[in-house]
Amino acid sequence: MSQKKAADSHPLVSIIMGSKSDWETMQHASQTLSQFDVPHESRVLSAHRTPQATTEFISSAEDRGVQVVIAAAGGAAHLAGVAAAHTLLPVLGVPMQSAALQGMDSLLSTVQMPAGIPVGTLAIGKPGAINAALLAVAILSVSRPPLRDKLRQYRSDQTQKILKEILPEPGK
Ligand code: RP5
Repeated sequence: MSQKKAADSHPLVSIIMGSKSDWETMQHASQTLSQFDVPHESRVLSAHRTPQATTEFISSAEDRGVQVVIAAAGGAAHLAGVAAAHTLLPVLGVPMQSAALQGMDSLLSTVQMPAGIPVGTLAIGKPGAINAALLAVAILSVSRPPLRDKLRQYRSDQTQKILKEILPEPGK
């Protein structure tokens, strides 16, 4: 499936982010899901700037067939926690790298959920975006053997790539 098709079909994963400025990072989550032909959608929705639209979008996600939510935000990053409060779907949080505190603010405000409403928080920035998508694939693949095969192949390709690395001689 092409990247456009994976992004357009009936979405299994919903990627939301607090600002368009987060897309530079979160496009890596979208690209990774496309690599696995996982239908997904990407939307800008903010916990602070569009609170009602965010609540409505997340509350209806399960009825629309979404099975995993990925929520990215930076700074005082409430989005993943707010999303998790409005759905029983698993919510994966991606803290954005911020200018003031290099993402430590985003990380702590995403990860430090009080007991009762979990957010599965990934690393700050691009690694977190990619890993959120891979974790979404792992969740979906529990009941989808062909997707599980693709994930196994991805891991195997990664292993082979690392094992083939050749380091340059020092000074050359
Ligand atoms: C958060 O504020 C967004 O998730 C973004 O990471 C950060 C900055 O947003 P902009 O000022 O760039 O729109 O809500």
